[in-house]
Amino acid sequence: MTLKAIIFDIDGTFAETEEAHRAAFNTAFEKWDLGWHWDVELYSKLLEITGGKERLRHFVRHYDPEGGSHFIMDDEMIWSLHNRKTEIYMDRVRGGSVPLRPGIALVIKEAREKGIKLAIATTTNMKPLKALFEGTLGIAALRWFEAIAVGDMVENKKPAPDLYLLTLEKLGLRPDECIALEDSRSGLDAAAAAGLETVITVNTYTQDQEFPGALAVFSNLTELAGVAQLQSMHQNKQTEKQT
Ligand code: XBP
Ligand code: MG
Repeated sequence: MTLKAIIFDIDGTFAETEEAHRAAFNTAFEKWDLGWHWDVELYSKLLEITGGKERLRHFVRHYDPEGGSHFIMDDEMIWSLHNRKTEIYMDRVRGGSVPLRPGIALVIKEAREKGIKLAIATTTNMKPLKALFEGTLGIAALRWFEAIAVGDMVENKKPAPDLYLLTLEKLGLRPDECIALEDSRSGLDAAAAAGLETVITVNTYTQDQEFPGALAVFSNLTELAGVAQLQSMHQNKQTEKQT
């Protein structure tokens, strides 16, 4: 089975964006005078909930941020606080403060040369995705990606398979014709639930996670011998499954 498409996760895989997301959440909390602060340790736990709005809702419900003062933040407030956070995040990444992770640009270049399709399956949304492209490859590069599925297009975010299933549908390909690039356990579980094989590149937030069933786990994509290695790992796995 030939490799026909590579599906990229964005946050943590394409670029180390999570510190920029965390900083933007904290600045939004300050602007709203909430007295909340998400440090690295807390954010590591909160990252188990994918999607910024879902993460905020989870925090409000389960971390009792107002110390039991009966403070209620309804969905409308969560949306508007998250919008504020997103604007702050976009201003920062648009300026180029978050570069692509090592090896990503080469994988994209080689895939295009080989005629392998590119796609994106991300829990974040279109506006922050565009801002990240503006600050990295340039907005025109978004057109290289034949299928893009973002958080608000689906009912259930990762680790549910919805984003990957939508990406496959948009590509018009079967899961055994594609490979996913992810950085987290929730991303791996989402891809696996959609029937995809996954290569992991860990980062500071995910380095201690376990990745059962992943095709390979790398520190970053410079450890990969180019797209040729993705093609051979994919080929070997498909052969193994058939025998
Ligand atoms: C990334 C996320 C996102 C970002 C924040 O998960 O969970 O929520 O942390 O983005 P993945 P938004 O890399 O698995 O897609 O605030 O725009 O949701
Ligand atoms: Mg990720």
